[in-house]
Amino acid sequence: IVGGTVATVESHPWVAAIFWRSKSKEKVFRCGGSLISACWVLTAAHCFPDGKRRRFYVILGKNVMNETDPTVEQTFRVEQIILHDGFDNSEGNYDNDIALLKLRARGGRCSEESDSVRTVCLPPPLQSLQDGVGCEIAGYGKERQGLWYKSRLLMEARVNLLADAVCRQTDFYGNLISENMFCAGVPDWSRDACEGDSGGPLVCEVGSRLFLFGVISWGDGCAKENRPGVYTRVTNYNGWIEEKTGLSAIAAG
Ligand code: 4AZ
Repeated sequence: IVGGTVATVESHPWVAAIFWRSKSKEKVFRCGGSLISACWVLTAAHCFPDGKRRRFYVILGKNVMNETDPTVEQTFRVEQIILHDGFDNSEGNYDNDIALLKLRARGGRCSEESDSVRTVCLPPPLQSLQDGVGCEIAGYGKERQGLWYKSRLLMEARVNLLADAVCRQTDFYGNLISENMFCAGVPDWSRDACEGDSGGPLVCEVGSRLFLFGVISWGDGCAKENRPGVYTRVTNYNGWIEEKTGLSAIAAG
């Protein structure tokens, strides 16, 4: 997150940190995600380059990246990775950049609710938001473009939803923005998601409740003028999520 402030996982308890196992069997941070039910994390499809059979892990309740706090963290092996069939990155095109991870239960249970671990609601399929509305992003990604290291702490920032018509202007992203994406940024371009934040949440308040409206997906660099962050439009995927997990947005929301 660029231009953000330090957050606690207690204030974003659905944030998931996704790791893969390196050749030296260490957990290497890969992407963010959001806990949508006890056993399921919603994230970005581009976090999982195909052709590699790697072991993935999800850690919930994580405040500090290179420290483990077993009293609050919950760690799971990933049992199943479901990429959206329509995810197509053939030309660097991130349409349908959405994936589901199933956590492997231990003793018949996946995640357990605590101050640090909690599910986020999916918005109802027809819920739309007005342009300019402020939403929250969170992640462990880079605090500036070009840094070689990611953030040690969970960071958060507020960004505003941008009208599609603006984001599709030729001096913005033009026709790279599909109907499955939306853009968000701030007028002075000081706040944005960045490398390492992808897969993580963009949540917006509706009727004093927070809903997961976006999955951090891509952007041309970070916090650059006329280059807002691009998010997967979660409300286009209620049916897909329901089909793959058996969760209903109505029941979950
Ligand atoms: C990335 O590489 C990435 N500024 C994520 C978000 C943005 C840029 C890059 C948005 O994961």
